[in-house]
Amino acid sequence: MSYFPNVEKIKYEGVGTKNKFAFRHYNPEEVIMGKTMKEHLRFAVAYWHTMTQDGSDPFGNPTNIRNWFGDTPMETAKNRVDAFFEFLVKMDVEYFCFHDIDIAPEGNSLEEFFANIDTITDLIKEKMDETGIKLLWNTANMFSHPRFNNGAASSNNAEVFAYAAAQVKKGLDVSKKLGGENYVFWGGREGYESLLNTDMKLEQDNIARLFKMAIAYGEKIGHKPQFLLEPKPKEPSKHQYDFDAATTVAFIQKYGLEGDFKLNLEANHATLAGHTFEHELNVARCYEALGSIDANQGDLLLGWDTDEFPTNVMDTSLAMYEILENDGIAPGGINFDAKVRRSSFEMDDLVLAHIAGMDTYARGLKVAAKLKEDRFLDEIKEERYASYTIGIGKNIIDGKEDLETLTTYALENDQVELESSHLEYVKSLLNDYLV
Ligand code: XUL
Ligand code: CO
Repeated sequence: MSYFPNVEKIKYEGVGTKNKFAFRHYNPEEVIMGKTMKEHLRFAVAYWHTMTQDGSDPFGNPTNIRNWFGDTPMETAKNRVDAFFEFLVKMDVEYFCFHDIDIAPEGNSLEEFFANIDTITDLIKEKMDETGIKLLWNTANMFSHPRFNNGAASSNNAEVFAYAAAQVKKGLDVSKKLGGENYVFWGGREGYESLLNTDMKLEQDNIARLFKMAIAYGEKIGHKPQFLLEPKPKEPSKHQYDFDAATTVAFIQKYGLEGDFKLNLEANHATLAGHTFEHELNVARCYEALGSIDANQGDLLLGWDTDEFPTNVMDTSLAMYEILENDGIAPGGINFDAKVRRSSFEMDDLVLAHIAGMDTYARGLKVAAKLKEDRFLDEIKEERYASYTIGIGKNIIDGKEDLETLTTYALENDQVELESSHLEYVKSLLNDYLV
């Protein structure tokens, strides 16, 4: 049976097409700067938003119409695997991502949960072998169940820590079984509500303890995915430990995890932290920690995580510029951690939303490639920092000056002349690249 009967395999038809089920910008085999668009973009679909999100919100019931519901949770889970792979093939997407609870029902015990995961991952593996589709990353959901209301590894309750550790072990076993290229930790409820009853040092030490156990277990079973840590400043906790890229890098460095961990950066999480997405990507690049991205967009008029599909070309252009500057993102990818709006409740909206996101990133890639080819931003920066390439500036960079020699210099040259940045002109030229 087909779960998406209205949709054939989506093809590139260009901007002139009247076919809504076609790519207008994403042309998988088109070569840009020596690589195909598919190789650059490494798109992934998120199981949780696409297969399990029901459209409910704090004020209303589910809206989404889905045809994979069965009579039991396990039957639904099995149907969803078929529907998901039909979707991935039709979307021409090579990768996917999931949490453990997205794919299999938790049942009444941890043992039952693990058995359900085994059954479903057998089916997923069959589909992966049949289609060549790959696992970008999986993760353990250690935030939805009430047991995690004070966090997982950061919980005050050691039994919760043990439960979380068991989920991570299973997650790594599944990663090995399915050849996962990365393994993600998103903090979830690793944060706090009130400092009055929180031992922040112990909680963060414990998070690092869990990560070290994960690295050790990966080594033991001979499976080494790239570990990724995903920052987010708030939601669900009032304060999350992995606030933003800079905070999360500091954590990675403090606990000596640099060799194994990089960042999974999400656009909407940057917004919540009061940063642009490109800021977060740039910070990660500065620390050689850019691992993968969760592609979506937030709404600047709302203060929460709206997880919209990305449709803003300027934003994706600046993000893709960072990715090109990083020499690509592999083994990471571009995972659509994005959900259709509550009013877009039809099955076909899942297809249309992913086309929109893929086209917007494809446009971003083209703009970013042109910016690089023209050395547009390079030249602006070279000119702006030119004073460090000659004279006193070059001496500073070369380590030839100290406070005393610079004081002598400054006393003789105290009438500093500044140059204008002409930033409005720069932004206006940048706009031309979007046309
Ligand atoms: C939550 C979020 C998660 C992580 C994976 O805001 O982004 O879905 O990406 O746990
Ligand atoms: Co995310």
